[in-house]
Amino acid sequence: WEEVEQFDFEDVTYHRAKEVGAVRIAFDRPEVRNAFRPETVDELYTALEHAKRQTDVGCVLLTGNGPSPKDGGWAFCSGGDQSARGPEGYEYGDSQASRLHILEVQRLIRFMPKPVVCVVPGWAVGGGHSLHVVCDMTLASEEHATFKQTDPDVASFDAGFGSAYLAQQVGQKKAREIFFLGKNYDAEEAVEMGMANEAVPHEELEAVALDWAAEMTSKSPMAMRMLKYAFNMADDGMVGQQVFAGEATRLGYMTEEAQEGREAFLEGREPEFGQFPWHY
Ligand code: 1HA
Repeated sequence: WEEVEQFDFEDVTYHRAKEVGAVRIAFDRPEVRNAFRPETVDELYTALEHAKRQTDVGCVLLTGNGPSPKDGGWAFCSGGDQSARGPEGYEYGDSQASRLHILEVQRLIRFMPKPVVCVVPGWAVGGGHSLHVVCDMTLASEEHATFKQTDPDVASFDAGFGSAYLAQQVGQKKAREIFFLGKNYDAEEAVEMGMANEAVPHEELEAVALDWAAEMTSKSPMAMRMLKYAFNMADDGMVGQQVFAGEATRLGYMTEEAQEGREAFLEGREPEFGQFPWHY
């Protein structure tokens, strides 16, 4: 991995793989189980948006650094930093800005045209659990990954992607159990119930994640993004259709037929669409 140097992040790290078109973005607050404060969310958004725009990057690995220097504990993310939480949301130090903008990060992950893999080395809790739900795939540490929904313990509720997509993944009854009972689930249980893809030995976690990235980035970028948006579409309603349609339009514009439409307009003549077949 090579550090992406143009950013001066404090709460996340951002690396680019040397030989694979992949990046690794990691929460870097292991002493608080990688809880996110507003600054963390800003940095995470900036790194993800940058990764999205790199045309030679086809996969994002989202993870948490560790272990904690305090007690050796591992975490992907423990959700919103409760000490940064004020009456209106998550506050920026002394400033007035107060936003629940982790939801903007969720949308960025959901709608970016490349797979995002959640690599879970330890706790995935609260808003951290919801991030794992939103990612395209989840790879978990056999020994340390623990999935847990504490939202209602702290009077919070992800009533959007974090609950709705979870129910799509594990079924309605199980999703309600996860939120209503707040139990701990290990990596194998998460795989069994369909919210994680695979559990691997902790020491192999990052290597397997990179192998997955290498596999995915060897495939057709066009096919991969059409597939991601196709998987999204059924659950995303009109927004899902709009995102998929944007890619369909891009493909349409690449045809000779579309170029004839453009040329005819620019040349001030009627388009000669008769030369193109009505495919069946
Ligand atoms: O639901 C949402 C949202 C919904 C809609 C829209 C926006 C949302 C934005 C955010 C969220 C949320 O994330 S709500 C849920 C917030 N998170 C939590 O309730 C999890 C709180 N943490 C825990 O339950 C536990 O710490 C743990 C299960 C993750 C780990 O337990 P463990 O291994 O026993 O460690 P622990 O000793 O509890 O924690 C280690 C250190 O990390 C502690 O600090 P220390 O005593 O060493 O000074 C602990 O306070 C700190 N820490 C852990 N999690 C957080 C935290 N500090 C602040 N915020 C945390 N979330």
